[in-house]
Parts: sequence; structure tokens; C-alpha cells
Amino acid sequence: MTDHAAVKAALTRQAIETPSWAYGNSGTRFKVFAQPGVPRTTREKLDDAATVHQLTGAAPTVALHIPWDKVDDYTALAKYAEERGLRLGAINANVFQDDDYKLGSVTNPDPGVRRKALAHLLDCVDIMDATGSRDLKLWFSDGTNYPGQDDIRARQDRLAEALHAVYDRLGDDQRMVLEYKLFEPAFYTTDVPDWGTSYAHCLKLGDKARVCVDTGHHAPGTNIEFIVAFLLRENRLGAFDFNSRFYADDDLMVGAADPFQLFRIMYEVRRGGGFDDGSDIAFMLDQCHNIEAKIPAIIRSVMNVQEATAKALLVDRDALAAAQRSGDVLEANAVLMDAYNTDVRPLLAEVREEQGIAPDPVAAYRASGRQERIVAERVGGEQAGWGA
Ligand code: PSV
Ligand code: MN
Ligand code: MN
Repeated sequence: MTDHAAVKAALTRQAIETPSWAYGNSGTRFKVFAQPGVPRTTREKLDDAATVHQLTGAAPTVALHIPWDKVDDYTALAKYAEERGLRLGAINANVFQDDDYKLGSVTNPDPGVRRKALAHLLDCVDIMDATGSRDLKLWFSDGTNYPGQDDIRARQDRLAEALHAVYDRLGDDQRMVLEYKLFEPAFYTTDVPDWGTSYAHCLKLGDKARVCVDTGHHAPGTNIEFIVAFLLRENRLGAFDFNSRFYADDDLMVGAADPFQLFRIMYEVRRGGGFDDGSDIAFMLDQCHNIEAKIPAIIRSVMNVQEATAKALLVDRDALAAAQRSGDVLEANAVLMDAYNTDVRPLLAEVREEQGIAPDPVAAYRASGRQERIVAERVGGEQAGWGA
């Protein structure tokens, strides 16, 4: 039997972090399409994030990317966020957009470049001190393009050295989450290509080091929910970067390409206690909205995560366990599919109404006139965002 009050309580608690860079202009290596009304500054990105949070009630924190979100005073930025009902979330270090990093950042064969990259990572921890952020998110574009280009083992040694230095700098309440990615921009070897590599480094570092699973960073066909189940069992799942993909790291809206996969992942999150009160998993979006309107796309993404979560919470665990125990394969599968096939939109509309927000956040955004206002107001100036 499903406890509907408990399901609603978990949905009301759920917090999804939106990324500052999703509000800005973005594109592919072929073209960045500028959209009217996009934020020109980090503060304007926070204004948009506040709109998403007001309309969904579920997006109270915003991840920053440094230096894309470089400001003079991060304490003042945190205050600005707070005045809008937000908090600043994960600090994403950027050691991939500088000419010096052509052959890598923390794994670069040149010790001078390694020192520069490490200094940036440590600066990011200073920023966390000012913003009150808990998580430092590390993704390294480091790798090689050609066999023989560099010593694969030595690069692991250099990576471990940098990670240790950053880990030692973390405060008691701070963590690092190490993100892996199969390939791109490196095409032969990548220094953190998979969850196993990330996990192995985290294990050596200590409890404050966790793995970040970006759903777009696997080989096609990878069973991501298995990875999630395993990491949760080992207490090493720190965070998600949610997005969806058809081919590689497409960064499309989460739940758009494969809502069934998202449901399966969320079921393992539930199974591992990730929706329980006090869970410390960060549920973040890492997406780009290249051709669709950004604010409603981010609202839609938050809703897609909520819908997958609701379905996962509706799985009748007792019935599932009974079917599994008795080896009733078809029944076990049917229990899971029953939950997946439930239309949870009325349930989520109810949860929103109980929170005093509109049942359909996308419709509420369209009716608010805000899009027209920001298009009229945000003219001139350099547009900020991914690739800017
Ligand atoms: C790399 O592809 C990545 O997923 C990392 O999380 C970066 O910080 C982010 O994309 C930039 O969008
Ligand atoms: Mn990511
Ligand atoms: Mn990515």
C-alpha cells in the first residue's frame, strides 16, 4: 500500500538546483543562438532562477560556474540571492576554457599549468566560504587525443595530487563532488572517464569526496540506475547533473529523451534512501537551452524531475518485494510499470496548490507577462552565458 501523505511530503521537500548557465545564451560549436531577454549579468540570472523557484516551489538553489559567474563580492551576491528567496548552490570550477589548458589542467605535464589550475580550484573554495555553498563540483576536460601523447598513469598521479590539495582545504561542512565523462573534449583518453575512476579517487580522499553522476556522460546503453544503486549503497553518490541525451552529451531537458530511464534512476534513488528527510544528495540540472525559451524550459525540466520522482515514490515497495521474493518476474515488472504508467500530474498539481502555487507552472509563466517584460528591459550590454 502506498502512503499518499508520505509521497506528498517527499514531493514537497524535493529541491532541484538550477544552473546559472542554463539561463544564458548557449549553443553548439556551430552556432550560439542569442535569445531576446536573456540575463546580462549573474544577478539577472538569479532573478530568472527566482522566477523558476516562485512558480515551481522546488528550485531554491542556483549553481554558479566560475569564472562565468565572476563577481567582485560573493557575500553580496549571496545576499542578493537570499533577498529573492534563493541560496547559492554548488560552485562549479572551470579549468577548461583557457589556452593554458590545451594539454590538460591538473593533469597537464607542465607543473606551472598544474599550479594555475589548482590555484583556481582553491579560489573556488574561498568563494564557497563567502557564498555558504556546500559543494565544489569538479569536472576536468583533461585527457589526450592520441596514443602516446602523454603518460596515462602519470596523469592519474597528478590528478590525485591536486584532488588531495583541494580536499585538505575543504571546511568541515564542505564537500567535493567529482564528475566523470566518457569523452569530449578529449577523444582518446579522458582522465576521469567513468564512475569507477571517480569513485576510486573519492575513496582515497575521504568521506567528503563524492561522485557526481551527469546523466549525459555515459556510453550509449549504459545502465545508469545500476551505477546509482551501487554508489548509494556505498554512500558515495554526492550529486546528479540532470539532462537528457539522444547521442552524447546533448544537454537537453531532463526527462525529454527518455523519461523511463529517469524513472528507473529515481526508483534507485528512493530505494537507497535518497528522498528521505536529511538526504544529502544534490539534485542539479546541467542543461543548455539552445533553441527553446529558457525560463519555461527550466520550469519544464523541474517538473519532469518531479514527475519521475512521484512515479518512483508510487512504486508499491511491499508488492514489489513480495514478487521479487517469490521469483515472480512478470509481477515484479508489472508493479514497477504500474507506477511508471500512473499519470502523476494531478497529484503534483495538488501538491502545488497545497503550497499556494499555480498547478501548472509553465502556463503560469506564460500568463505572467514576465517574458515580455524582460525582453523589453534587457536590451544592450553583452549577453552572458555559456560560451559568452
Ligand atoms: C561537462 O560536459 C559538464 O557536464 C560539466 O558539468 C561542466 O561544468 C558543464 O558541463 C558545463 O555545462
Ligand atoms: Mn555536468
Ligand atoms: Mn556535460
